[in-house]
Amino acid sequence: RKLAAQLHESLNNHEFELVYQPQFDLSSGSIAACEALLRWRPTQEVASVSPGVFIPIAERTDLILHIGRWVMEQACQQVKTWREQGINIRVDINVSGRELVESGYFASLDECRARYGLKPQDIGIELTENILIKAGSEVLEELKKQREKGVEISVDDFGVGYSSLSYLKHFPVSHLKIDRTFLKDAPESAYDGALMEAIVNVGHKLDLFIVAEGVETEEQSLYCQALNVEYAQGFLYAKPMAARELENLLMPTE
Ligand code: G
Ligand code: G
Ligand code: MN
Ligand code: NA
Repeated sequence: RKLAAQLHESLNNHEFELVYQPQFDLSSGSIAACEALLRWRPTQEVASVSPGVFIPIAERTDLILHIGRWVMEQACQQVKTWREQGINIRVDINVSGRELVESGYFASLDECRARYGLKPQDIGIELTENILIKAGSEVLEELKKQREKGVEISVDDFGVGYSSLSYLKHFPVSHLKIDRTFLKDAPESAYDGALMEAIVNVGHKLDLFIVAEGVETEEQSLYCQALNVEYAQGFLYAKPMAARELENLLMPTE
């Protein structure tokens, strides 16, 4: 496939970039962490290609492994740079299922963190529930070890997969990111509202932090606060942005 070949070259040609979307602490209003999101802008193109398009293609080959390592490296480097500027923030990276089954993912993560002098708390990982459900016992064991070291592990897009609240307690995770489709109609729709509330309640019973995704309106934000959701991410607060832009939000102002 042509796109796959193009993607491979792009890795070497600096056509990839990470952008960062902050997550806000709903009780204090401060930025608690940020999610690293991959962008691909082929040099000859004007617009960037969505990861929703190219990640599934990359996942069909080993390319996803190269991309995943690039993201990990880039995120660690960014946290170190921020650290040197006096900015303390955790960066969460999205991990694809293919990366986890490949042996050595967690060893690479440990190695990469160490090389940049980072703590386990500095880099979080986001996994979809489908990845967790399919994960074998070795992967779950590795995740547990990371969790015990203090790595924050988020279940991404929660609620839209083969979701089962009953599985949750077997997963070594710290955060549940509720898929944005729930929030979209939750304040008005009794059905979506009931689902949101059920997820939040079970999550809290299991001592998980809840992150609401796709918060676009003030009404949705207030709704999340009323449910005691801890964190929120969405266009109402901030869009994914370049590292430099996020620095402006995080730099202590005098
Ligand atoms: O940023 P955007 O909404 O276009 O992202 C679309 C999808 O691509 C999301 O599901 C997101 O999790 C995924 N994605 C973004 N960046 C990465 C990445 O670095 N690695 C992987 N595996 N997925 C990513
Ligand atoms: O699947 P994942 O949660 O990784 O996807 C994150 C994607 O969601 C990002 O690419 C980002 O662009 C998108 N996103 C973030 N906030 C909002 C929002 O408020 N509304 C919508 N529609 N998309 C959002
Ligand atoms: Mn994500
Ligand atoms: Na998500």
